[in-house]
Amino acid sequence: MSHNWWKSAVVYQVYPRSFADSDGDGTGDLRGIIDRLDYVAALGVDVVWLSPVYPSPMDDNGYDISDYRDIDPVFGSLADFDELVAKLHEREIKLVMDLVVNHTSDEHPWFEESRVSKDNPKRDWYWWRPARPGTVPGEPGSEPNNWGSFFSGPAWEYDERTGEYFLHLFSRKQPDLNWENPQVREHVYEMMHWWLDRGVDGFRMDVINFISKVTSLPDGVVSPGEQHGDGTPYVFSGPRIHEFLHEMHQRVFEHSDGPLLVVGEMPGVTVEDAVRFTDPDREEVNMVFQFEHMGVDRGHDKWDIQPFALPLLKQSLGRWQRGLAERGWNSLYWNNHDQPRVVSRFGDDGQFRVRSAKMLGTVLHMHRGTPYVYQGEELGMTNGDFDSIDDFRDIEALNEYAESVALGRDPDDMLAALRFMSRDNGRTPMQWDDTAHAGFTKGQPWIDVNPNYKEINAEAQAVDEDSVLFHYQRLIQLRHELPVVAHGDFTMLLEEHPYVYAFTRRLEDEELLVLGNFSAEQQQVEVADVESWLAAELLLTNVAQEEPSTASMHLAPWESRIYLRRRGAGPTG
Ligand code: TEU
Repeated sequence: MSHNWWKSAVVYQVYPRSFADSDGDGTGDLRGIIDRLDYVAALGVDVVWLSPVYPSPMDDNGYDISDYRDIDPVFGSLADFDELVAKLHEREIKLVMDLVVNHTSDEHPWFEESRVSKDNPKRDWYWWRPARPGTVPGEPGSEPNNWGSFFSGPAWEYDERTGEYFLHLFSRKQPDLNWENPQVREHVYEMMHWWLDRGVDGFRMDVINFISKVTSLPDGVVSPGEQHGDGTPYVFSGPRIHEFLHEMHQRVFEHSDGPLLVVGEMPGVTVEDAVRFTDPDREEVNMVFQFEHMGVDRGHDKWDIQPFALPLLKQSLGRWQRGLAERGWNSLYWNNHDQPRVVSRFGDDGQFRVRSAKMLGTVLHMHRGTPYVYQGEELGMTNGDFDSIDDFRDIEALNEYAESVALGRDPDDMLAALRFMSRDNGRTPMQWDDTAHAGFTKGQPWIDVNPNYKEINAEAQAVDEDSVLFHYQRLIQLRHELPVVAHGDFTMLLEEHPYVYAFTRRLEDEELLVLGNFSAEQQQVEVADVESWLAAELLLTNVAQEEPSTASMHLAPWESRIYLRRRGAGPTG
């Protein structure tokens, strides 16, 4: 297997809680995944990334881990896990674990020890600080600094036992680990080896660019209308981040027998830094997940939803394509468990749902980088159907709502924002068939199934060649079959066009032209060499062939096309 095998690989993300429930308790589990492996294999993906399945109080659905070396009973057992790995490997699919080591659960034994006393040997494993000088410990405003948590409220929790505060960038049940302490790093590396020895093929590392912090933890800037200061400049890609990741590479990745995939989830990472993280010579990670393109329809405040403007999306993705053209590598995604459904967000989840879902898949998969498909995206699943705040489950949504009520804001405004942007939109159960609860569970699902499952489900799409599912299978095949898809260079066209996404890819004598219409109106596309492209092979479109539109460069509503030409084969040579 070649050293850079992951450059032509496609990853499928499974969010276990919402994938398939085998035992009727309403929560998905490992046996449910095992039962559905033929479906995953038929899609043609190379890797499965499993969101966390470790023991957890589930304050943040498993991103709060209380034991790094076991499986939560709600998901099954280590025996189930071993069977899952074996059955994936039988199908030549690799398994990537979610590694959440910026923080643990407050119920992890490390933290339970750490909080016992100021001189406990594990005290320094977390970020404990006294109250701000001159204030009364435990009173509002006495926190060691002014940072806000990503899940509302201050980033500090007061602990009466020792009269000090601990840092939690996420929920108060997710205390941040102190990576400055070498013992913390040792224990994480040992744990990673333990999973590699069990047969896993890599790691998706949660907010891994947060692990090095500016140790003085200075106050952050408070923006107008905000309650808290912004700590991100002191935690995003902090002073020792490259050193820590290089050390992890040397201590863990270098010793693995098989080929690994290592992807760092890195909110706020810049292109320049991403080059450093993914430059193979620096030996850190293979690729990063970056978030810039997920911000194009959001204001400074994540809940301040802005109208979608295609040129902004192109500027962002185009800059990342250029930035990582020579060194490093991109990850490509529209969806994961933290994002609303892309067809509802950048596409049309009504009349043109099928067509726009295919167009979005086409545009993304033809970029240079490793594509990630999030469960249900390959069916064109849409945002959830949430009537009231009681329908939401995500701690981020619930906290945000409670905070906006407490601040006297209009709860309906917040609800509208959550309906569109909440992470729960991506977490509704996988729609398998048109039986009760979409075939996800025989019990009561932990979060409501989208009522559109009778129309949108895997069973129906598996026998329909015009389905979104078939289209995704073809996109994945193209990456495997055509070196230009995986390895070609990338040139953005029509950068200012408000509705058309257009680019070329080129590798030696092969060239692709990719077009996507991000609107419900017909669009005229003007590209160089039109005659030659029209005469080239139309590899894939999302509009029925007999429609006359493919004889010209007029794109029908939400149409996408991929053309392939070979130099020496086309009319212009
Ligand atoms: O997410 C990190 C992250 O920064 C976000 O996408 C996050 O959901 C958002 O900023 C909140 O406003 C990772 C995980 O993917 C997410 O599910 C976890 O909640 C989070 O880390 C904490 O582990």
